[in-house]
Amino acid sequence: MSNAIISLILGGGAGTRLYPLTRRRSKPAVPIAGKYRLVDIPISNCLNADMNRIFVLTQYNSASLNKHIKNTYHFSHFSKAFVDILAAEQTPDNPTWYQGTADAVRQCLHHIDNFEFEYVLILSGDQLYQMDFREMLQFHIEKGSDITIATIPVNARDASDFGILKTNPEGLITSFTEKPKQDMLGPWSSPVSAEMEKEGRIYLASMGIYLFTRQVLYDLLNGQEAATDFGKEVIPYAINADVKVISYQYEGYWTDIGNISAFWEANIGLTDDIPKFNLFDEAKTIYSRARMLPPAKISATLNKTVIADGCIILDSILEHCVVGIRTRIGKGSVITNTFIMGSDFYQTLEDLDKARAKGHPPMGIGDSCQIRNAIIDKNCSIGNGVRINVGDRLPDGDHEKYTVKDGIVVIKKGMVLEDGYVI
Ligand code: ADQ
Ligand code: ADP
Repeated sequence: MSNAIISLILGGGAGTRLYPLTRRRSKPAVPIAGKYRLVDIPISNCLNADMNRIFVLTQYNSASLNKHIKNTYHFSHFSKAFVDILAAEQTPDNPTWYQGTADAVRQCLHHIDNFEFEYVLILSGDQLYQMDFREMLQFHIEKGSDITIATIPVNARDASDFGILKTNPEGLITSFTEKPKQDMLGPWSSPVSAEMEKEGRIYLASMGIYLFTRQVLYDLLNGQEAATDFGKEVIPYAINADVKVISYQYEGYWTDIGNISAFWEANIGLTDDIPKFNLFDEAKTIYSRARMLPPAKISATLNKTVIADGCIILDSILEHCVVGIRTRIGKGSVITNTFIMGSDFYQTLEDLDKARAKGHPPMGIGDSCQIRNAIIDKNCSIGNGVRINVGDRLPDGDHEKYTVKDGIVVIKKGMVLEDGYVI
């Protein structure tokens, strides 16, 4: 199996919809669920399927991504496994950066030429799901497919964000439209299971997960030099050119976390009694950097809250929160529906003296704060009595220390909010 597939993870994209989380880092390096980064999801899905030759294609702000991959994915000298980053590079033939998803793959084909493989699995770097790619490969082989696209039923509201397709009864994709406007949706509904129909999920969306037979990918990308994007150009072209493009329908949990509210919901969703994304399934482990942090120390009241390693939480009240590594929270704070990413390091006594001299509170969250519907990026220092988003819904806008999007307040990485600061 591991010799049959090369996986390519599309690492971004400017990630503008995830701003300000992507201000200083690429989208795949954005922290999620308290101790992982976005890119750990597709990488883990590949590793769990024994598909362990993986390239991550990226071009923006890749320093923290490089560090994470280098520090995390180590394999035995006796295996052929690797996770490598392919950053956009200028060459004499190609002076430009990646122009889109298909162009990114085209520009790195020469890096994979010399490997032994029959199929290429192309994945997005910004989706939360746990899918067994072995089943998808089996399906691809059984159907004699040229391209297999993973698909999922979505409702009308979401359909405009995706590539929508129609199939014949054998699952062959007969037509495809990238992100159709709401008033164009009419003819695009498909027959779906009774359960999906009940939820109004009658449009079949591309999950942006493509399995290509090797030669088909080479022929399409080399034959269509002007095509820069899979969804906009390559896939519609392939369908019209009578390439065998087949839908592999998936009905498990899958979410595209391309924007702030989807990102916030995906994280806060982990605090549900039975989260749709299961971090506790050993057959579907999500891998990340092993950090050797101490256990969390807590004297707080916690309700439906996920706490990562190395936290110190005093007598505060937390509800529906995800609390990331090394977070410190003081006394008497009340925090709800908030994702706190945590810190990259613990402050030493000397660091604390320096911070105090500048009038800065210690890193973490102080005493008697009230925080609601927020994302707090790493290494923030939030003083005592700070109030974030506890009043009326705030209008969207970008400010020096924070951004508001869809009513969610995102505190930018490393910001200092002095005692009594109110947002
Ligand atoms: P989108 O997610 O909107 O739609 P796109 O923005 O092209 O498509 O991103 C796909 C993935 O590629 C993302 O992970 C993105 O970060 C990455 N990416 C984008 N540009 C890149 C570049 N220049 N270099 C490297 N990586 C890049 C796609 C399909 C739809 C489908 C949805 C499902 O086009 O048909 O429905 O995915 O989410
Ligand atoms: P993560 O745990 O999120 O993967 P790392 O452990 O890689 O993050 O640390 C993130 C960054 O923080 C690293 O670049 C590390 O060098 C830096 N860092 C660690 N300790 C300190 C410190 N005392 N002051 C400033 N930066 C630090």
